[in-house]
Amino acid sequence: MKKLLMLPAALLFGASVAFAGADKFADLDADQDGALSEEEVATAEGLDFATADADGNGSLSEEEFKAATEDTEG
Ligand SMILES: [Ca+2]
Ligand SMILES: [Ca+2]
Repeated sequence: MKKLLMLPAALLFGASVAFAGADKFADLDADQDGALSEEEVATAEGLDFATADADGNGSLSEEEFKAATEDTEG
């Protein structure tokens, strides 16, 4: 039963780590469909969805996301 207490702590720790660094495509892609919806990027500070969605198809590809965030890391 003690392991059950560890789970929420692990989730909180994981979330804080994810948001400690720069937002990453994989972190934001909550449903992991390989594209970011407007809802998914709502948590990304300073990212304007309409601007980032270069082809205007209503979702951000990893390429569009990287271009919008100018993330040169990784
Ligand atoms: Ca997604
Ligand atoms: Ca797009």
